Amino acid sequence: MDVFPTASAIKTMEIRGAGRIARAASSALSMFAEGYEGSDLQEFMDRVEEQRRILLDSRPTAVSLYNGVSLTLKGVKRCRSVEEAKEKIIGNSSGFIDSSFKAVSKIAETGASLIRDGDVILTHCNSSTAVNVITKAHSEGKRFKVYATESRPWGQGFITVTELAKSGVDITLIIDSAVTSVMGQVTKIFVGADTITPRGDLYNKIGTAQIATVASTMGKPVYVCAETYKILPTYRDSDVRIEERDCKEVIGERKLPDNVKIFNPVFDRTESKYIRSIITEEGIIDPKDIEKLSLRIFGNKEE
Ligand code: RUB
Repeated sequence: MDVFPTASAIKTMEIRGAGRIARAASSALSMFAEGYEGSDLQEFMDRVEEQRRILLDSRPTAVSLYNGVSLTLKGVKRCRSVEEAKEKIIGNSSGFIDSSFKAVSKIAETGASLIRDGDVILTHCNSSTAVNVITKAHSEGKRFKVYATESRPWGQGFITVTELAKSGVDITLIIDSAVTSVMGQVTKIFVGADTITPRGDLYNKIGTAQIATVASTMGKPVYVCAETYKILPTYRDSDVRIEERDCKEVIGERKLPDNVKIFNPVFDRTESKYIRSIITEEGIIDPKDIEKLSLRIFGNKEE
C-alpha cells in the first residue's frame, strides 16, 4: 500500500499535531515496505524515494515529519537486497514510534514536576505532549487551573478542553484574543512544538509568538514540551517554511467583497528569548543548549 492516503490525511488535517504526523508517516512507510512485492533493489529505492517526497510534501512546517521519515529510512541506502531494505524500514519504524511514545511519557513526568498546587496554566492549540504534562500533574493529585485558547481558525483548542475535561482538570476555554486578559492570573505557559531550531527558536501554532511576547512582558515563564525529533538538525538550519492554508478556513460561510485579501499563516516563530525552557525526554533544556543537543542527536551532515 502506498503512502498517499496517509499523506492526504495529513494534508487535510485528519491526522494533525507534530508527533502524530511523524508517527503516521513512519507507519505508512513501514506498510509500504511490508506490502512491496518486487525484487529489484534500485526499483524499490526509487519507489521509497517517491513515497518519502509525497509524505514530506504533505505539511511543510513540522520538522518532526522530516525527522520521523529520515529516522525510518536511516541506513536503507546501504542495504543490499529488497528484503534487507524492507526489514530495515519496518524495524526503524517500530523503533521510532515506540521511542516517540516513550518520549511523550518521559516529558509528561518531567513537565508535571514543574507544576505546583495553585498554578494557573495557559496552553495553546492542541499539543498532545503539553496535554500529557497537564494530565500527568493532575493525576498526581496536584490541583491547578488551566486556560486553553480556542486556536482559530481550526479550533484545536476544543480538542484540548475536551481532553482535559475528561481527565477532570479545571479547564476554561478562551478566545485567542483573551490571552492578555487572563495573563495576569497565569503562572506558567505550556505549549507544544512543530519545530525547534538549533538557536532555540520555536515554530508552533499561529498565536504562540503573541502569547510568548505577552507572557514575557508580564514575567511569566513559557515552557515548550517537545520530543527531540522536533529539533531541526543543524545541517538544515533556516529551512523552515510556514504553512499558509486556504482562506476558506478563516472566513467559513461568510461572504466578503472580492477585493478583500486573506492571509492565513498557520504557524509562527517565537524567538528563544521568550522561552524559559524546552522540556524534552533528555531533560529540561535551556534554549541556548539546543544546538549542542541537535549536533549530538543528528550530527552535522545528512546521511
Ligand atoms: C498543532 C500544533 C501543536 C504541535 C505539537 O498544529 O501546533 O502545538 O504540533 O503537537 P496543527 P504535539 O493542529 O496545525 O497540526 O505535541 O501533539 O506533537
